[in-house]
Amino acid sequence: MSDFKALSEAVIKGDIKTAIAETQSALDAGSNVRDILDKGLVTAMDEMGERFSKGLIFVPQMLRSAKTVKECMKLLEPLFQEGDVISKGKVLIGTVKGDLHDIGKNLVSMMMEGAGFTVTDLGVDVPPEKFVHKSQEIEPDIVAMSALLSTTMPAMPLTIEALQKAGIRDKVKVMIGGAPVTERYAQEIKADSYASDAGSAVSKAKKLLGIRG
Ligand code: B1M
Repeated sequence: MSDFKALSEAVIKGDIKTAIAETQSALDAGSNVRDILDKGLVTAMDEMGERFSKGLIFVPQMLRSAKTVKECMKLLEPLFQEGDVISKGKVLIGTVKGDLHDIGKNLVSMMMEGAGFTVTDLGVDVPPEKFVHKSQEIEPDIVAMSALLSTTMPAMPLTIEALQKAGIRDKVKVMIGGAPVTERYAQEIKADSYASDAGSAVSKAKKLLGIRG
C-alpha cells in the first residue's frame, strides 16, 4: 500500500511531470481516490503552507506546487463518485472594489483548492453587491476578501454591511487579508477571521469551519 510519499515530494518540488506520473500509477495500482487527494496532494500543500508561513519558501515555489496539485486534480476529479464528499467547504473569494491586485488572492485561492475547498473566484475589483449576489447563488461557507491598497480596505466593511442587509451575514464566515490588512482591522470591522498569508488562510479557514488538521 502506497504512502504517497513520492507524490507529496513531487508536489513539494513543483515537479508536475513526476506528480502526474505518481498520481496515475497510484490510480493504476487501485489506490483510493480520496486517499490520493488527502494523503498525497493535500498533505503536500499543508507542508507548503507551513513552510511559506515560516518564510522558508517563497511565492514562485508556492505557485508551482499549487499548479502541480491542480494538474493532478484533473486526473482525480472525474473519478469522484456522485455524492462523494470532495470538498471541505465552499469559499467565495475576490479582491475588493477598486483594487486590481490579484497575485496574493490567487495564491490564497490555489492553496484553498489544494487543501480541498471548492473555490469560486470572482476576480478583482469586486463590488459588495457582486459578493452578495454570488453568495445568494452558491451559498458559500466562507466569503474571503483581499485588499492590497489602504484606499480599498473600506470596501471590506461595506461588503460585510451589504451581506448583512441581504440577510445572509450570519450564514457565512467572513475572512479578510492582504498586505495592509491586520488582525485588529478584522476585529474592528467584525470579520470572522484574518490571515496574513496563503498558508495561514488555509488553516484559519479550516478552523472557521471546525475542520481538524
Ligand atoms: Co500595486 N501597490 N499599485 N500594483 N503593488 C502595492 C500594493 C504598494 C504597497 C506598492 C508601494 O507603494 N510600495 C502600494 C499600496 C500602498 C497602500 O495603499 N498601502 C501600491 C499602489 C499604490 C498601487 C497603485 C495605486 C499604483 C498607481 O497606479 N499609482 C496601483 C493601484 C491599482 C489598483 O489596484 N486600482 C497599483 C498597481 C499595481 C500593478 C497593477 C502594477 C501590480 C498588480 C498586478 C497584479 O496583482 N496582477 C502591482 C503590484 C505587483 C504591487 C506590489 C509590487 C506587489 C503586490 C504583490 O503581488 N505581492 C505591491 C508592493 C509590495 O507588496 N511589495 C504593490 C505578492 C503577493 C503574494 O503578496 O498580495 O500581499 P500579497 O498577498 C499575500 C498576503 O497579503 C496574503 O496572502 C498572500 C500570500 O501570502 N493575502 C491574503 C492576500 N490576500 C489575502 C486574502 C486572505 C488572506 C490572506 O483572505 C481572504
